Amino acid sequence: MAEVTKAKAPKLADPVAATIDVASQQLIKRAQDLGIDTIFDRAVTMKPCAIGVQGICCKNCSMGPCRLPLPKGGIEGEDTRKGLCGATANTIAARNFIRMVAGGAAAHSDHGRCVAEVFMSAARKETEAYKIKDTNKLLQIAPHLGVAITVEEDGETKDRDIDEIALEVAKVALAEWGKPEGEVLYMKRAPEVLYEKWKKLGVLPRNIDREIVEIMHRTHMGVDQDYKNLIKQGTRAALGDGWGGSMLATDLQDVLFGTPYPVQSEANLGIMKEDHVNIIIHGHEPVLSEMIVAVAQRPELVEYAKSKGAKGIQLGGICCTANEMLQRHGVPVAGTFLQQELAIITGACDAMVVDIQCIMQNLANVAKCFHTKLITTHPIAKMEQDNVIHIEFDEHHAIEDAEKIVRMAIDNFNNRGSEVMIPQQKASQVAGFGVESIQYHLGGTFRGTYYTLNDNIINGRIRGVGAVVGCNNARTRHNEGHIQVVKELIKNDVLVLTTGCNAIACAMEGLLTPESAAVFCGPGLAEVCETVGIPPVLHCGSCVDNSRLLLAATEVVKAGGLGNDICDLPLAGSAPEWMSEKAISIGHYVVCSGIYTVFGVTFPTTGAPVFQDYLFKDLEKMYGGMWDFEADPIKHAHKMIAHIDKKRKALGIDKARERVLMDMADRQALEA
Ligand code: NFS
Repeated sequence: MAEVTKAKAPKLADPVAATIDVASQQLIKRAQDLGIDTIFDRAVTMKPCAIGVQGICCKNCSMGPCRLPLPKGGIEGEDTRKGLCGATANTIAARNFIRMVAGGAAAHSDHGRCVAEVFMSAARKETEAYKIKDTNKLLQIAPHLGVAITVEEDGETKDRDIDEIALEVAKVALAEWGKPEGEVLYMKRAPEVLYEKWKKLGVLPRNIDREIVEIMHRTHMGVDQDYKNLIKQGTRAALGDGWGGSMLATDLQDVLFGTPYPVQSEANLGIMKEDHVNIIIHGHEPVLSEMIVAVAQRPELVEYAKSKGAKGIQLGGICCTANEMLQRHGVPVAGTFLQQELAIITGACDAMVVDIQCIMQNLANVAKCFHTKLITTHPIAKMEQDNVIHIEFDEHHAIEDAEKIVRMAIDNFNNRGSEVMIPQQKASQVAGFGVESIQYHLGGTFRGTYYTLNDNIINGRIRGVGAVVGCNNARTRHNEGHIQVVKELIKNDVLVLTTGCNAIACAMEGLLTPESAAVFCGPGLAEVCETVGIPPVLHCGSCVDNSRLLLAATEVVKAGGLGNDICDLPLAGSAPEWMSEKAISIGHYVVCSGIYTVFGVTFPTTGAPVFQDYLFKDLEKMYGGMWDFEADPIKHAHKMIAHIDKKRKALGIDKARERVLMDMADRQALEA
């Protein structure tokens, strides 16, 4: 008899070890039962390259890849490692690092450019779909772009016509990407000391695109071979992202779609409804999602959905599109980056609409196993699989495109298989914070704008501020790092500002509600949150909205009492589960704006200790901020707290905090 050889079953992820989220655990298990692999399983079967992960593999020419592993036991004496051309580990790691900056800055900035182009169409009144919605914001940003908002007429100062201002803002803004001379205009929005520092160090970006192109040139075979000079170019490009491309994206989105103010909503896959048409929108540019939100609310489409037997249309977001729709319309969030495949595994996703960035190609394979229509919409982001539908979205016929997509989802409602499994889990959240709303909630009525916030930092109720942001990473337990870091910070009276997938993780955990303050915060922060009625974790939007954090920090500096530069503030940044090149670009502009920043999971320069030391130590002397790495979430949070305490001490406000805590203890002793 022929011998029967059993095919080896593929190794699968342990759902509980893969994520802390119960809804995700259930769906990972469901996928496995159905024989569908998700990123969690693939992370088990495919190990990362041990050399690449340390940043010391050069594949910038065809003589390589040259791999420069660290000798076992570390480097003793001179580091003699080199590639075929002689490139050292420092050169290779620095090249790789700034190529990541280029990728990230390009992604944010190209997104910004796309918004600027739509803004131009709106200003020219070429489109019915997009209009200048927030004229206050327009008037606020115009002067920063050198656009006058008043005119002198007959010896009188008069308000300029709003359409005229919009058109000029559109022209100036679009030129920021490729103007031949000058520097990125928004750099001057930074505290003056910081601007002067950048100028002296020669890192002011000339325009947004040029700095990215120059990275590609300098890292080409045989060009820049000095890690200090390479990272200097990385700084220019990253600053051009944070204070340029991203900041323009945020501002122009606010003008077109409205500046966010606090809204109540929900988060996690439990927001999907079995008896509704579920449309999941995933990606980054609100240019697409805004139209779908508008169209899905139209009575005739809701009626159409009802005619097919559904009770209505349920929208949900994934990734930063989720944050955009949430902060402006209160649309609930379906999940983080790592939950995109799982949304389809529910069997109840009638359409998933994607635009750009953080979209996994495996979505198409998962969609094939269900009735889900997977629709790509952007000319620069298509998929090769034949079940994917491409409906190219264009601002000139945006409403029609959105309607076509929504109708397609509705028509698909009755094609669902018999088994739908939507997890129960969802949490309430309050989102939509930003420079303006923090000012409203934590500002003084007649004193400096950020007076209450500054005052509470000075008196020590708020120990400091943590900006915790960034992705999920399948190489670590989904959301665990995010939640542990944030909880440890608020427990220690550190107010947290969040964006991106960290914000979604916090929402799912219930940390974005004012009520969570009494449960999770230290006494000082809890008191402030309860008094003003805010959550201890403030959702400030998507990843391009990290620009809001730069401006909020600038406002804190301006309000006074906490030094005269961003690097003086008791403030630290963190991305506990980062994975994308965008995170590196963000991290680098944050560091070079003066903020100490810790990354988790892995760090892409560990194979080049000298270059890494330059990032972790030397940058502080230049910019006041520096990089750090810590995979353990609790230690990670305490590194941030230690930095915050160091800054409090330098400001001479460390004693105030000791007094506050003593008062609190005294009070508790009395109550007992
Ligand atoms: Ni930011 Fe947004 Fe999420 Fe990371 Fe991706 S969605 S732009 S890159 S994974 S936070």
